[in-house]
Amino acid sequence: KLFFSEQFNEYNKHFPTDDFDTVTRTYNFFQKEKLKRGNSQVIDYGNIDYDVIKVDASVPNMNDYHHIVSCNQEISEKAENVLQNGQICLTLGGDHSIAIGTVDAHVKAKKDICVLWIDAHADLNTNKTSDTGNIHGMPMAILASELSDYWPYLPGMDWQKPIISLRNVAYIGLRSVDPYERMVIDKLGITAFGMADVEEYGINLVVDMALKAIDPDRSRSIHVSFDIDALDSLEAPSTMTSVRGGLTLREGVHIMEKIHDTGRLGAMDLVEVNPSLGTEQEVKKTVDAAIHVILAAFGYKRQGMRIKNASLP
Ligand code: DIR
Ligand code: MN
Ligand code: MN
Ligand code: MN
Repeated sequence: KLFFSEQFNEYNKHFPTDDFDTVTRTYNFFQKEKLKRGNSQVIDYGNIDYDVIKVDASVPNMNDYHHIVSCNQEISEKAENVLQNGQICLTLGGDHSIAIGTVDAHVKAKKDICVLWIDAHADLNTNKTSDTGNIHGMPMAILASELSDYWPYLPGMDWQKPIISLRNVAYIGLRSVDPYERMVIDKLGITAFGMADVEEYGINLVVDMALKAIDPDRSRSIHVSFDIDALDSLEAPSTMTSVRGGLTLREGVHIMEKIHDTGRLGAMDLVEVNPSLGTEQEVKKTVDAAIHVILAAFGYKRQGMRIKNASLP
């Protein structure tokens, strides 16, 4: 069983509403049809609807703060429900800040989880270290217990605790890491595989090493937060902060096939697909790449699906 939700990214100025709707409908269609063939039951819980909460204070250097706080509270509650029902929770974004809500939900529902963050970026900035003020560059730092002292009080975020230890987090795909982010990775010894590691070891070994570090007993519920900009710009051009020299689609699919084979995928985010960027063809290419990555996560095999208990007609 799996949960399928679109994150309706109203707070992201870069997403004209009607555009995003068309693409998510395409997304929906392909996934549901193909996943059904793979014997998965797909439930679409619809878009995230939220009221912007009224908090008095705003926080310096955190763009769209009120929207992101309000939206994430809604995501967290909804995703926790889905996970409590024993379903795998897939959340589509939109801004990578939605992972604040989904990881929060996953920890609340399953306690013992590990996080695989597949991204060109480490998303480890605080509002004090960020050059951009973009909260999609901060979710991992908001979630990390080790970094809680480096944040000011975040109004409206009392539902969220910094609940995941960075010992249980691994990165794959890094190639654009800010100086403070690098410092945190090195000081805390976070498991982090950049593109140079993918070249040196190959993607298969990198995934094995990442899982061994964050889930040594093979017992944890796995959270995959997949930023589409982990893929190379040629594979996924329609995203805000694409960086050249990234993962191929084959490498992205390989990662997710292996995660599926663990049988412990608990939740997945597929984020930063931005249909308002690039030509129609580039948008199609990016959405198509995202679909392939998602299908692999839910058991779709490139060598052909096995039909359970079937005989030739
Ligand atoms: C940069 C870019 N490190 C920032 N981060 C992005 O704004 O904090 N993360 N694009 O996905
Ligand atoms: Mn990124
Ligand atoms: Mn980003
Ligand atoms: Mn990201």
